[in-house]
Amino acid sequence: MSIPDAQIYPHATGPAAATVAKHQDPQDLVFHAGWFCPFVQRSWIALEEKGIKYQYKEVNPYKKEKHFLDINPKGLVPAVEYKGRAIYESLIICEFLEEAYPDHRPLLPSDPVDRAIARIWIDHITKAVVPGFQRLLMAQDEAAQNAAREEYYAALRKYANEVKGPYFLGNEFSLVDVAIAPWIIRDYVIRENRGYKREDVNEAWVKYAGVVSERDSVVITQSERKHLNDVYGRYLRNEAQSEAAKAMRAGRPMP
Ligand SMILES: N[C@@H](CCC(=O)N[C@@H](CS)C(=O)NCC(=O)O)C(=O)O
Repeated sequence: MSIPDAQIYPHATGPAAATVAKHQDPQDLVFHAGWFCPFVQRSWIALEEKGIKYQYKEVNPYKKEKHFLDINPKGLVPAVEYKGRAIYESLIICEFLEEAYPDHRPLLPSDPVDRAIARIWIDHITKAVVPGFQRLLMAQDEAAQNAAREEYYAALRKYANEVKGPYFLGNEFSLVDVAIAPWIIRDYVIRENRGYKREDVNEAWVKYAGVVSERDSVVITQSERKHLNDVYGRYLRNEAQSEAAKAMRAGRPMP
């Protein structure tokens, strides 16, 4: 039986639709994606930043179709098939692209200590920023929303205070920016529904979030808000049945 989350607009729209149209020819790398998904957008931004040739294939991960489960047994997008072998998990895909395409523009610094520092902040995004956003989105009563918003602000403030500017590591757009960008461009949802304001984090966050939102690779992987609103409406009403929603309700880490 299909779950309500499976009722998703079937394809990308707006700037992302134009990007999809440019990536239909068969390539060594097949990108199994869902236009609406922030995790997908991470890997998509990395592909675009690095100028890698890829074939985009739209998947509705909520349908759990066999051909997709054969590629990713977790049934989650994004997933990549590279020369016939499958890889999944957005950040692992990004790291894979770094290693498999060494002649393309790097998204991690060359110095090992700088690389480790980048990964420390990516870990902060995974453990505090992404679940913090999700918790605020799904919080129902006012007290829970206020607590979740303060917790989210604290996670963002910690991050924003480390931004060298204009990007996280300085002049170069890196994997740290890639990892957080999808949650920056979706923050209008919590602004309109959960009382969040970039200004209430701090000035550094306002500046950084503005710069990241305007990055070309972020803009061209973005669909129109009107279709995204259907997806987010289910989270805002706490009706979503996705793996992420179930994990959040059960107090488990996100999938
Ligand atoms: N940790 C995974 C999370 C991916 C994920 O949760 N994707 C969602 C869409 S945004 C999905 O495929 N959900 C299907 C489901 O929940 O059944 C990653 O970073 O790739």
